[in-house]
Amino acid sequence: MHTTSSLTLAAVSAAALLAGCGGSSDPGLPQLAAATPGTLKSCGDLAAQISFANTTITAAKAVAAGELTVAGTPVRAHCQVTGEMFQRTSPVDGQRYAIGFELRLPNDWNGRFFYQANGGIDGSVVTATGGVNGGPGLNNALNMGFAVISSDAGHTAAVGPNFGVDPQARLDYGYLAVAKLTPMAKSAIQTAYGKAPDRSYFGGCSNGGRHTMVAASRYADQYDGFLVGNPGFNLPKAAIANIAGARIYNALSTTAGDLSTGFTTAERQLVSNAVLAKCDALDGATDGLVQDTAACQAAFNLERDVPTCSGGRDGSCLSAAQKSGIAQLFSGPTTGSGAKIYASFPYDAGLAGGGYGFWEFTAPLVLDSGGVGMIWSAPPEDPATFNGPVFALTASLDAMVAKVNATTALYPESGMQLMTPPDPSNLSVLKGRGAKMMLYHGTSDPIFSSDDTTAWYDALRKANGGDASNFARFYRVPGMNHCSGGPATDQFDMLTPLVNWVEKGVAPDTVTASVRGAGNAAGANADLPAGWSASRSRPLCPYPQVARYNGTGDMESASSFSCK
Ligand SMILES: [Ca+2]
Ligand SMILES: [Ca+2]
Repeated sequence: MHTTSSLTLAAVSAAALLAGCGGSSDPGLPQLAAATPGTLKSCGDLAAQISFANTTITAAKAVAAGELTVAGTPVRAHCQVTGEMFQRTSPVDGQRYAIGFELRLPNDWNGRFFYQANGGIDGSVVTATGGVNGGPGLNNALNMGFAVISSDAGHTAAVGPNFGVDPQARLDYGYLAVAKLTPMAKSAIQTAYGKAPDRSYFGGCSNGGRHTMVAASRYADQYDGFLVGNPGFNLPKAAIANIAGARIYNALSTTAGDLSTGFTTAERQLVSNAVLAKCDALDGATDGLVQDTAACQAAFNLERDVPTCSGGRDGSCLSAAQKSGIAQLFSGPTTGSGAKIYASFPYDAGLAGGGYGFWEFTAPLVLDSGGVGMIWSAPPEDPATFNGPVFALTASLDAMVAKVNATTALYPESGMQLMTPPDPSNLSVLKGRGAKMMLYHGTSDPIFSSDDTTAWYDALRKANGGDASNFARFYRVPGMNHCSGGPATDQFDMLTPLVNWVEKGVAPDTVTASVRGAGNAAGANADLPAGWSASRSRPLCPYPQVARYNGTGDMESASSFSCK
C-alpha cells in the first residue's frame, strides 16, 4: 500500500507516453547492474577491524531484531558502528570539532548503501534508519536491508549555529562531510561484508534534500540514486526571505512579539478555504486537495477572493494591510532595490496547520536568524552578542543578502557557494553514468518553496533538450507542508521505485501516497480534515502531470485518479 503503483488503465497509457519520451529503457543511457546481497561477518570485531584514515571507531554494538522499532515495526538485526572523523581543535574559536557518525549494518544485507542526509543545521547523529520519504514512513532503508550512515555533518548541536565561526565546520556542513564520510563508509562496508556496496543511494528532506541535491551535483560519481525531499537548495536565500516574512507578520501582529497574531489560525483557514473555493474542483474532484497547482495560481486572487474587513479583524476577513503583506509573502519578499530575495510560493490549501505556523512565526526568529547571521554570513556576527530574534527583526535585509554572497580571507567560500549545488541544472555526470533522481515537494511548504524546485526542474528539462524524465522525476505533493503534515497524502515510499529505476530500468510513473489517518502506525497527521477517510490515497504524479479524478469511483482511493 505504501509502495508504488496501483495503475489504472489511464495511468498505464500515461506511463506508455512517458516511456515514449525517454523512459528507463532509454538506449542512450547506461543500465546499472542490480545489487546482490551479503551477510555480516561479525559485529563485535568491527570496532577493531575497520581502519580508515582520520577515523576513530568508538563502538560496534549488535542490535537484535526488534530492539529498534520504526513506526511500530521491528527493525531487522544489525550492527551499530559509531565513530568520528577528523577530530580537531579550531584555531579560530578554540572549540573541538569532529564529524560524528553512526553506520548501521544489517546482518542480512541487500548489497546497498544509503547515506541518510539530515535536516535543520545538522549537529546530531540521528538514528541511521534511512527514511523512504519526508513524512514519517512505514518502512525504512535499514529494515529493507541497506547499510545506512547518518552524521552530525561536523559539529554538535550544543554549539547551535555558532559553529559557523569556524570556516572548516561551515564547509563540512555545506558539502565536505559527505566527501569525507562516503569513502570511509564504503571501506567499512567492504570490511564488514567482504565487498563494497554494489549500489549507493543518498536521500533526505529539507536540509537533507539540499544535501542530496548538492551531492547529485558534486558527488554523482559516488552515488547511483538520489531521493530529494522539499529541498532547501537555496537555503541562505530562503532563510532571508523567511526573515522578511517575519517582519511582515510582526507589523501585522496585534500582540507585540507574537507574530502568529499577524495571521491567525482562523485567518489562515479563511485563505485556505478561499483557495479551495477557486481551485479544488479544477482537478475534477472537490476533495480538499488542489492537484493543479499551476491552474490554481491563475484562478485565485487574494485581493478579490478573500473578504476585506470593514471593521475589526475577527477571522472572517483580512484587513487591507494583511492582504498587501500576505500577497507579498506569496509573491516573494524583495530587497530594497526590488530584487526578489528567494522564490514565490504557490497558493494552496495547507496554510492552517501547526507546522505551517512554526515555520512562519517561530523559525525566522530562532532558526533562520542563526543560519544567516552565524553560518552563512561572511564574516559572521559576533557570537558573544548575537541575538537571533533581534537580528531577524532589525538587521538590514539587504546587508544579509550581501553577506551570504560575500567572502573574506578567513571565509573564502560564501554561504551561497558552500550551501548550494555549484551548477544546479547540470546533472550530466549523474545522467551519463545511469544514475537517477526522484524529488518531491509539498506545495504548502512555507519555508522552501515548491515554486523554486519547479523552476529548477524546468531549467533541468531545458538543459536536457526539454525532457529530463529519463533520469530525474519531480513529484509535487498537494497540501503537504514542510516534509510532512498539512491536509495531504504525506506517506509514501519513493526509495523502492528509485531502486527499481536505477537497478532494473523500471522508470517510476505514479507513486501512491496515503494519508496518515487515525491509527496510522507512523503517527496520525493532526492536519487532516474531518471528512477524509483514514486511508485516503492519491497518485503522486511526475511533473508536469496532475492527478485528475476519473469522473467515477471512490474519491478516497488513488485508483479513481489518473496522472494527466
Ligand atoms: Ca481537488
Ligand atoms: Ca515563509
